[in-house]
Amino acid sequence: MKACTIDLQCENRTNPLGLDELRPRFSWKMQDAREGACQRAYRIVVGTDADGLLCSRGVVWDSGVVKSADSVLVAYQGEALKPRTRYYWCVCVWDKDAQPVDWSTPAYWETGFLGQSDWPAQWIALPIGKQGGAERPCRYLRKTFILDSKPLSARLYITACGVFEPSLNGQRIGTDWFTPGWTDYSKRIEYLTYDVTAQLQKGSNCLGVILADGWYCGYLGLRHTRNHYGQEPVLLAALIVRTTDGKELTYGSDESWEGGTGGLLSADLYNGEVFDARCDAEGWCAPQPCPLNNLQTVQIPAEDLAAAPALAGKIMPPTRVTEVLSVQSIRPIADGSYIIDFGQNLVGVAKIRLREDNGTRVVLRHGEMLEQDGTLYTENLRSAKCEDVYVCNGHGMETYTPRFTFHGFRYLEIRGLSHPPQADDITALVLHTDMRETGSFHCSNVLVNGLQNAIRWGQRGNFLEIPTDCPQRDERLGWTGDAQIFCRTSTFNYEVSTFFRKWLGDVRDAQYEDGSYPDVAPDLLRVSNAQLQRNATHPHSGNAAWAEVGILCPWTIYERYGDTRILEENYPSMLRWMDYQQGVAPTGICPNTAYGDWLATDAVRPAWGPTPCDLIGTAYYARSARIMAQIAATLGKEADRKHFSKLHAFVRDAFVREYVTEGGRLAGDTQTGYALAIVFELLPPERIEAAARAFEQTLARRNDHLSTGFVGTPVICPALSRIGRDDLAYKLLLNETYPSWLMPIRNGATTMWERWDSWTPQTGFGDINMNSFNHYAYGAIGEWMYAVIGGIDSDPSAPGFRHFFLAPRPGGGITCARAELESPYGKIVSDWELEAGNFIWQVVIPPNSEATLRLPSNQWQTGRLNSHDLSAQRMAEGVRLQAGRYRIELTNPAKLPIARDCVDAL
Ligand code: RAM
Repeated sequence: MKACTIDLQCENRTNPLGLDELRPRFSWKMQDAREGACQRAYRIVVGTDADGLLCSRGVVWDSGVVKSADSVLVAYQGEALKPRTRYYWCVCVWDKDAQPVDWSTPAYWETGFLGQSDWPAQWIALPIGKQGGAERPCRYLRKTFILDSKPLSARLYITACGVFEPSLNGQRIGTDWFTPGWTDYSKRIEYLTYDVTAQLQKGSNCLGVILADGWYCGYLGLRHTRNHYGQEPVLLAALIVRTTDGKELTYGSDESWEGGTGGLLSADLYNGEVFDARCDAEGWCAPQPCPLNNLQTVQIPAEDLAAAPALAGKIMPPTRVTEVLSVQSIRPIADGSYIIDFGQNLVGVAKIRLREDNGTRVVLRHGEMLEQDGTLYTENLRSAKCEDVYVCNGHGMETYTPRFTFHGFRYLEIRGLSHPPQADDITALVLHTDMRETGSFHCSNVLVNGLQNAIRWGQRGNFLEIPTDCPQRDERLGWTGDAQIFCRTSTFNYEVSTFFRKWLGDVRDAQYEDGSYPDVAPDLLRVSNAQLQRNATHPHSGNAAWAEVGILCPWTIYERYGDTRILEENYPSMLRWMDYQQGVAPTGICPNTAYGDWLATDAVRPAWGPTPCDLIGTAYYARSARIMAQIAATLGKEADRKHFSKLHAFVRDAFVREYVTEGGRLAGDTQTGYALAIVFELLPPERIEAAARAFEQTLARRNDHLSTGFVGTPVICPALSRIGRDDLAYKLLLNETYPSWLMPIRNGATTMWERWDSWTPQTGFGDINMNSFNHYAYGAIGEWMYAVIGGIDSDPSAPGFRHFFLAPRPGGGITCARAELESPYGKIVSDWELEAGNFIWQVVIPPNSEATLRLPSNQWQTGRLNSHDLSAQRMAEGVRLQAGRYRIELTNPAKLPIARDCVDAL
């Protein structure tokens, strides 16, 4: 096959609209199956005319031939970009023989308002049911207008404080849900851009928008309150039409819009929806007299919303339906309701089709688990009602899909039907941020595959606009610790660079005046405390392992995606945090902070566990200082690098002085303490051995079971691997008794649970005050599974997988594993099996990247790489390989005795 350039991306997205990036970055991949395929040079051309790119027509930037292997996030350097303009771009690369590969097919992006605040539109509101009780109807807003001809092109720029669903001439625009998403609306609001050319017609048109409370003024947070950001939802929309005779017509939201109510009597993220089909104003979005109830003209809200917050084009994919699940079973319950099982704990809504009499009220309730008697378990939802109600109009077959709510559920309870539901009439729509799936992991152990599935679903359900702790109860907040802990694993499963880039903006927006990073972002806890005029019981910022998200998360994204801008963008905020840390910990020892090793099983207090909180804080402080030194080096800030290197040494010394005995024992003597000290490399070399032995004892004392919480869990297996005890790491991974990863899987879990004892066969359900069955934190074991079992790991010194490691270390009786990762350079594969004592390994290294192979152990005597013999030296040292497909075979002809980790493998 001829080499070519594929997968052209602008700011990590394919042909995005409404980008507000002044210097957007381009990425592409080479498709070149030859061994050693790489890029010697590139040339990018950008212009306003797709056909003119190669003949200098409309060209705004021609990079010229650049002798460089760069193909990931190469920044635009042409003339200033114009707002609301489409730019095409294409790239030509020179291959390993310095031969040009054909020009790529052009890709494009469109600029948004580029930070201009003068939108040709005004914020509008419809003051209906503003006060009201629990039920507050959705607003249906519309504007009719006449076009003399079909337009050349048309774009809708739209956002809201609240959530909206737009339509044109009765047809929904796009497939996005919960737009514009959640930010701190007083600081930054994202907007969406839609190409609506095809939906407009000559003559009368109607643009309609349904507006609901969403995160802006719906119920939110831990105290069952609402209106955190405002009293009522508001809309801002500008439809800009280009006519064939070169005119630009604008229809912005203003007083000429009208609005009213329809079937959606209420819609709330926590509580669910009420839809009364009898009140539905069919055809409300058609260019005809408006059938809406309570019809009135809109109002311009008194506060000038448009002036305050920055409007920014949405940089990550919106939430969409990514999968539709069908019913696995339906069971009648004695009280006349039915329980439907989708076989998978998911986040989304149920879609139902039904035929009932006018006025029949059908209630859908959602739960993650069942009680022993087979009824729905809802206690763990706390105050979130998670209930959708549909009132039939009796006009034959009716279909209902909620629009402005989401639930975390595996089971659906239907109540109110006159006859048993049919499986064909019900589906579950899976909703989350529409990130590209990039990784997969399988191995010979079915339960471990179940765990990987649970981790993946945990990520899907909780990566919904922001990284949430859980998707079902009255919480669903962007807890920074959870995201910090899970971030590395998440990069294996999905493309999350834009997701985190956006959310780190929320983290920065929420940073406290003193420089401390918040517990949650957007910082709803601060907003609701202020609203209730309450002082928090503890500060909701600066807490160890939560606050460090501001340093560690950008670093992970940089390491995995080669995105240097994310470091630049966050650097000033990181410096403020480090200043804060230096202020509160002048001796290097961090004060006690809130969460400790959250939900550790060895807890003496309810949630903290016996690992001293200040030990955790100090370990994280040292870690941050070290990463800061690396970030400063990456950004070429030499003075800062020196400063943070010194700080790192200072904090590490303090850590050792305070928490590590001469004999290598750590304060608290907990698994988490040892694991942190080992993985964060805090121990002096001469004490590592003794600490390792003490660490092993903490496991032995628990019959080789873990006792870690949120902080210790992500590092426990990596720490054991570091001290040469892969065998113990495998033991922990494969334990099927409490506490372990596989106990829930063995008992039917399809997502990660919040607690090791969220449910156990012996004790039943755990503490209902906080018991989620979809909480990704403990899924942080995923990165170890990909890296150690699967064998794929990144190299921070060559970010974005430009160079990476292929280094599986079989164990635990697992006889084969396959890990795949779509990296910024293309697909990486590591696929091995143990066959009659031989290790057979196939790997794929994508074009323009390189990998170092580290062989699983030194127990094999002979090795072959494709058709060549591997020398003993190469086998011992590792093999650096260029792009290509390779087969490695390691054999032991003489069958000599073999060492421990290998025995496990066989
Ligand atoms: C709980 C959340 C979250 C955790 C905090 C400390 O409320 O669910 O997972 O980070 O507490």
